[in-house]
Amino acid sequence: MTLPSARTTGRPLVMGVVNVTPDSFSDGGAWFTPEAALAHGRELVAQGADLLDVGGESTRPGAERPSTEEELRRVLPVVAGLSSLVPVSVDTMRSEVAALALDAGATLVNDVSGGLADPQMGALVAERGVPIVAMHWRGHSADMQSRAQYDDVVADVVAELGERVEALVAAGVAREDVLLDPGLGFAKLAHHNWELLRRLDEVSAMGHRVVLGASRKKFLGLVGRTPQTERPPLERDVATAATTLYAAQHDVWAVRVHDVAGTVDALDVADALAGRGATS
Ligand code: PMM
Repeated sequence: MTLPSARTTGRPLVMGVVNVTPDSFSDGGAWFTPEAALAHGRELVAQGADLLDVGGESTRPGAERPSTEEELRRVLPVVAGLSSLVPVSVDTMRSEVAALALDAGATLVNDVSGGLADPQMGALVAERGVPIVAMHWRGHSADMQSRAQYDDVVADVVAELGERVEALVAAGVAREDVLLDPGLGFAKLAHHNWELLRRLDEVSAMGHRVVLGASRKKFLGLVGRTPQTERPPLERDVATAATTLYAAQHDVWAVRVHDVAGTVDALDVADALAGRGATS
């Protein structure tokens, strides 16, 4: 299934999250068997997902990595089962997993490390001629929050993403096949995430399609609350939808979300505000 080539409507694509993990912060364990993950993916498609992002490694702060074999065992049957329904991206930092997921039907690689974790990723993506989401990342989850140190978080993220673009292009990836993601929550404190959202146009100005992953992240649990009264992840979907409306007004190509139904509602509101879509 081919990737929607470009936005023609001004509306971000909805990338539904299918985490085949026992320990993701947002929905850990809920879809851990291939059967449960497949059923969940089908439900997200019925709710209006334009693409699905299948991942087998939790990136929550402090998480330990699964082995390559375990990651493959988690993702391959799910990619294979869903990729006939909708374009599938594989959320992996390992080129070996990406290669086999592409063989199984994936059409996009979502590498939260932007090619940093596995030096072979750029060559693999170049050889296959597929697009890659390069997210801003400063190291594996076990200790990433100690790296949340910036002079100017937006300028630093733009500069570091720019380095990833040049490294991927040097490995043979077509420039237009590099999609960028500011990496909300990855080596970032709440105020860093808000600053990146406020100045998202500086990321868009890099000239690449932008993917945004705000869904259920801690900074949304804290908004309007204190650390003592933080909303748990499953109660962050309304706040997530508010960020989706914002994304729709800031030229984002795709939003990566858990709650597809609520996201579609938020995008319908964005369309109505822009004078598009049905409002009768
Ligand atoms: N966030 C998570 C995982 N993968 N991929 C991209 N491109 N952007 C993100 O922000 C992102 C990601 C962590 O969230 P999860 O544990 O709920 O999947």
